[in-house]
Amino acid sequence: MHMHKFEKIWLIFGVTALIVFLSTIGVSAFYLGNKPPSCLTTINPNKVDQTAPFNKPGLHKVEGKDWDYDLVYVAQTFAYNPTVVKIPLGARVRIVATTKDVVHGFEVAGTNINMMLEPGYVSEFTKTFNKAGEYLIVCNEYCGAGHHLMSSKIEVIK
Ligand SMILES: [Cu+2]
Repeated sequence: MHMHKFEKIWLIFGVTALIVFLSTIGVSAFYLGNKPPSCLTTINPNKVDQTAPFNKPGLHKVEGKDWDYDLVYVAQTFAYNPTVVKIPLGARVRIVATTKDVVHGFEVAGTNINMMLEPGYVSEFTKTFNKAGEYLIVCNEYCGAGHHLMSSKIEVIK
């Protein structure tokens, strides 16, 4: 079969690009251990208040982990619990969050923290807070009439 030279080059380019992209995803997922920030841990959405750690929302010091604090959030229309959290500067924090009713967003403005909270699932994100200041947490998934009122605040203090 005769194939035009440019067609061959284009095919080789396409197949090579595919191999490069799939290898990148493979290395990232299986060697570096990257994973999506949600959908791995499940929870009964009707028993969030009775299920650890969501029976005690807020900041908790932890020992013997790769992070210093667990920061537990429970979202429901139209609020986050807790509403304000003070974090010491430089602390490594694992944020653990879920929702009691509908899908909510969990975006910490000005950072790379952006999770979707789905009923029945636990979302996690670990982050070191190296810059002092106030961080606004906003819901970026439309959840109903009070969606625009849904927010919380992290204060990183020295
Ligand atoms: Cu919302």
